Amino acid sequence: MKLLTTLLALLALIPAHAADKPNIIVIMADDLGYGDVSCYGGKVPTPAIDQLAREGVRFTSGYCSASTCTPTRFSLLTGTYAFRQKDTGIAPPNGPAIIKPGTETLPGILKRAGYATAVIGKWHLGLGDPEPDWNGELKPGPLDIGFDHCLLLPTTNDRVPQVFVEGRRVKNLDPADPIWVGNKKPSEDHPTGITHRDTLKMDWSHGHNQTIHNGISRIGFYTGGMKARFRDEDLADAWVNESNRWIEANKERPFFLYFASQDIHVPRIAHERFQGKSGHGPRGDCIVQFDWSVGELMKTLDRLGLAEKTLVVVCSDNGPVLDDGYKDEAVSKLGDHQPAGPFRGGKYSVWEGGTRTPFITRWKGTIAPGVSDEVVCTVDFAKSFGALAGQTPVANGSLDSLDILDALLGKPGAKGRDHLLQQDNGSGNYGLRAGDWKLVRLEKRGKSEARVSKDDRQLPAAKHTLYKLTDDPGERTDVSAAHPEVVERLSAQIDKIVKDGRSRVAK
Ligand code: NG6
Ligand code: CA
Repeated sequence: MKLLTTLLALLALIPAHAADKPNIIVIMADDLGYGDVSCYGGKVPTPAIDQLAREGVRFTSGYCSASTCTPTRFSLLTGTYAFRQKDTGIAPPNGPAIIKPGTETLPGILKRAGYATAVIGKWHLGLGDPEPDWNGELKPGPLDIGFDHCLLLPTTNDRVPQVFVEGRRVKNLDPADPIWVGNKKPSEDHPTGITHRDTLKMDWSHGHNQTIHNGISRIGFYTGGMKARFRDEDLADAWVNESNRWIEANKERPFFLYFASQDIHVPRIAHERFQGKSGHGPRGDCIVQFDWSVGELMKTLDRLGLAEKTLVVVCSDNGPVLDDGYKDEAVSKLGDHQPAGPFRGGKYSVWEGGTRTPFITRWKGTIAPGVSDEVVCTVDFAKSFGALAGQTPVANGSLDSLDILDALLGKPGAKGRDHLLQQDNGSGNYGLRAGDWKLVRLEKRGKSEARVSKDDRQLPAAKHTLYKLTDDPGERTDVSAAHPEVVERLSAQIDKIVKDGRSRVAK
């Protein structure tokens, strides 16, 4: 009887209409390029993702909002372009929480609609204030901005520390062996990728030569927390197992799962069972592993009878990169695989390759299978999925998130975005896609211009260059001289979007 009363009390907390809402799973890959999966022309077979594409909508103009991780994830969760807030570039190991409690967020919006909400996988949006307390409460964090469960890789797999965060604590931390994280060598004899280079199982090529864990040197220094440390090889299994457990536990409620795999970010260390399986070295093996993860989640939905009640999205946080700091044969074993597909640039750039990525939606029985050329972006999830759940973001939140739900569901005639502002890690460079036009504004040169192919070394001298994507998807022929009025119009549009502080009209 007591159990029944508790159950009824719990049910009463869920709004009555919540039961009809579909579950939402956003599966975000890390550094996966447009051409990295086989249904987009990739040479590494990705059967699970291809099946999803056959059963749903495969977008040819699906974007993330930035060409590095932190700003894309910031805008995915807040619905606001990252350049609007300071310090939203690649977060360092001891970076504070950059989404402040009280900010309107996608999980917060869905929670209002009665959803159970979880993030499982890579976070990389900082923890704590003014910095993470690795041995205490990691607050604020996901639980303070709308998630009710989390199992996290706190920053990136190449940044220290290699531990899981569950809820607000480092998982399996032995208080007798506290974690210390810092920017300086903790002692003269602390082994690093420089002093102990010959012991490494994967050598570094640039950066990544500080504390060694699991035979791989990383960005940053740390000591302690030995029992809490993970093996890189086990990450994919950890995310999948935890997701399966959480989905099963929440199957009676509408749920939102943000599944954020670290695949295929460096160091690319797949589980032993995937090593050597792609023929394209560790980078390809991690694509195989990511595809396996997607397949496992889909099996869980099938087993629980949830495939027709669940909208699934597969996307990526930025475009591809080959050598991102480790000697892992990404270049030598590339063969004729084209990580960015037909597009120019990749991770760190504002060329199409930086933000145009694989993007698939599937909702069995609701979404009619097909291919869509509509422009859709991860920044739109807050408003669009909010609409799906019967919620509207607050007027002063989710400032760039548009309701393009019908386009995301592949409805015939439904329009996606008419423009999208693409950013890099926050250097001030932008790309504006507007219809078939693309204006590239390069304010700053240097790191943000990283390249995937040799051609990308030839950067335009002019601040603004213009491309007609229908004729020239690879952004090779600058047509600005022939269309000065378009350059002027689009340049003014970039300025306005930045200056206005929002691009969503408040309703
Ligand atoms: C860069 C790292 C790169 C990667 C990136 C973040 C060096 C030399 N390069 O600074 O390896 O970690 O940051 O990637 O350290 S992201 O996908 O999380 O944005
Ligand atoms: Ca990334």
